[in-house]
Amino acid sequence: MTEDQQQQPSYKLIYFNARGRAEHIRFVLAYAGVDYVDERVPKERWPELKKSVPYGQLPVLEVDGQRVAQSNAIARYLARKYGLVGADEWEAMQCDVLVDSLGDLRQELLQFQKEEDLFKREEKKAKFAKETIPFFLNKFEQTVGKNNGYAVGSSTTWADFVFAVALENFEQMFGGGALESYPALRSLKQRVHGIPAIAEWIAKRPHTSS
Ligand SMILES: N[C@@H](CCC(=O)N[C@@H](CS)C(=O)NCC(=O)O)C(=O)O
Repeated sequence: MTEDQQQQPSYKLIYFNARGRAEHIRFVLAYAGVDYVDERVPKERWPELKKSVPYGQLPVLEVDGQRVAQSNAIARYLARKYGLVGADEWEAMQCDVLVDSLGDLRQELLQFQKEEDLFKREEKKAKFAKETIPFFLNKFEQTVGKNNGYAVGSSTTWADFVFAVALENFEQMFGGGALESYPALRSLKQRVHGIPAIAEWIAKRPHTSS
């Protein structure tokens, strides 16, 4: 065992059996080549576990037995540790801007998914597809196009991973052609999926619908 491996904390990532809010964290860990336990909590165990995690939600990362919550705080912490926050403070902030903007888009998506009235839901979905998506994706496309396929600067950052995961979900939800008008975003996703450590993770990860 090398000195580096000896100093590596022990990590356990606790989440449900889904990509959801944990997959970008898994990408960071895969990219950094860090060993960790990928614990996937079955539904029947959740009510009991819920009482013992910091904010009653998952994902939670255990670092040498200490539990921390909040997916993006976890991802940012690991990204900082493993050199995935860009070249300087400015780029680190640009990563946050994109991650938070993708979070805003996700919130809008949840709005229509939560709608129980089927008619209203279809209306909201149509508005989401016609207005919300182009608003955000055109801005993302411009940024990524300007950076030659990188979310920020000219190197891989955790923002690339957040994009790759979101775009995969997006294509799954709206069909394979959903990114047709966004070539820079498509190429970002392809580049990330082609990184050997990420490709290896994708090939072996459990198959889940979301
Ligand atoms: N802001 C939190 C939100 C976490 C969250 O919404 N977790 C959901 C799963 S994606 C959860 O634990 N749901 C079960 C529950 O609330 O009982 C984060 O990003 O980690």
